Amino acid sequence: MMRTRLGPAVLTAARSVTGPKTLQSIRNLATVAPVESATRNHKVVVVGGGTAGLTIVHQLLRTGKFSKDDLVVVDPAEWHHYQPGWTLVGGGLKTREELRKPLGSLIDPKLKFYNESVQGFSPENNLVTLGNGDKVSYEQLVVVPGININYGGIKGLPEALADPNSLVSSIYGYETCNKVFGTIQQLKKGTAIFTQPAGVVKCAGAPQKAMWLALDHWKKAGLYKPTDPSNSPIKIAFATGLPVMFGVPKYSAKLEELRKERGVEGLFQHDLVAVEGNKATFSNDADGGKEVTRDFDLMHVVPKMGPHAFVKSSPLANEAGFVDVDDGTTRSKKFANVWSAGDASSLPTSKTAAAITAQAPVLVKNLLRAMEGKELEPESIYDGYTSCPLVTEYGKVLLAEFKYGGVPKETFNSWFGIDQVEPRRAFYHLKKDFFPWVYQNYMVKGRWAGPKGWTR
Ligand code: UQ1
Repeated sequence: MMRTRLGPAVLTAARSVTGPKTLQSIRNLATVAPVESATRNHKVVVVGGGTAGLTIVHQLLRTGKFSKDDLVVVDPAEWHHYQPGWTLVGGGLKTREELRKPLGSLIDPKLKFYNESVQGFSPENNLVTLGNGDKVSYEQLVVVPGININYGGIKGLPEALADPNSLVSSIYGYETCNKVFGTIQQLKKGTAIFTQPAGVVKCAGAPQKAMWLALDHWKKAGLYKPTDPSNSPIKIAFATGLPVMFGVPKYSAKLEELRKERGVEGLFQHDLVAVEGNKATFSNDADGGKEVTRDFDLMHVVPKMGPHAFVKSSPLANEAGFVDVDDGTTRSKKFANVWSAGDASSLPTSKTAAAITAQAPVLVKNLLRAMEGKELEPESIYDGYTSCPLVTEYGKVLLAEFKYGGVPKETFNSWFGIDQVEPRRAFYHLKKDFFPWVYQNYMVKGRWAGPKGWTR
């Protein structure tokens, strides 16, 4: 079946690696002599089974244009996590277990799933090399493996996170998000510091969401008085590598107002470089990187993040190591049959699941046009849409939604004239109840386009 559907480029690519064998014999080789690496041929290979990968591959499948095993997902992970929910784990509102599913169970049986890592890309030959040495050839490649969390990028952080007695934690990982709420409950007095690094992170609002929930918890427990922080048992500081509370001026102004109103000390352009015992060392980037040391009793840390090595070292990457794609079409600037979205891509927007709701349909439409040998449609352009449901206290969310250039693009403002800068209870329920539900039941199945609603 697949033999008749393969394009000439793919056949050439397959032969260049394994010699002029029939495809059937290539497959036999794989089963009979597994020690030798094999070439497996598919139409579209999607590297990454995260939010972008699952959404895109299932949208492709739902077009009805593909047969069994035409579409491939490559990912070494055992589990798929709903990462936007980890903030709520940090606030004691959800368990990390309810936010994960076995990755295999989320992949449609009509797709081929290689539960393997990727060693490298050979885009000139339309080949991906898997961790086990097998080669996978493609007509179109979608590179969406996300980004890597680099715990070691802050000296002493891995040790502090692993120490069950330290009050150092992070909502950014499956292992560490479970520690967060316990540390908040344990702290009865002292200084709490919440950090955000300089450089790229997933969901740039999440570092302060963790803080706002903790502050509210301590306030309710009588341990923090926002109007009189100097006479409160607990003091709170937000230490961020950025010069402002948030990258979008409209929301940043509101969050800065909240910070002042609530008596939180702002340490701007302070980038955490080391943790040792109860001492945190920051690089003060406003003062030529001068080191500043602070004592803390509790610290919530957001680690450094960056592209995976197998992407960064590949011909697909830009200088910074992200898959170099056009901001509008999501197509690789270097290889016309390569595409990217989400965290791994160079798209200059905030890295969130909400962004994928807008990126995926554009990528899918453009990829299909390219596959049919047609010009891309000029209207199929991603505008940079992303969103950050910013939990500002238990029961309230400021729903930041914006596009390229930090320009607000608010769904409920355009429908109902509601200014989303105001934290609201309805948005909290969107974040806590609706988004996890629609994600699980529709989005990763390729049937949800965010503010554009359900698709067929
Ligand atoms: C969204 O669709 C989504 O995914 C299910 C989120 O969760 C991660 C979001 O945070 C947001 C904001 C959206 C966008 C949808 C609407 C209706 C604003």
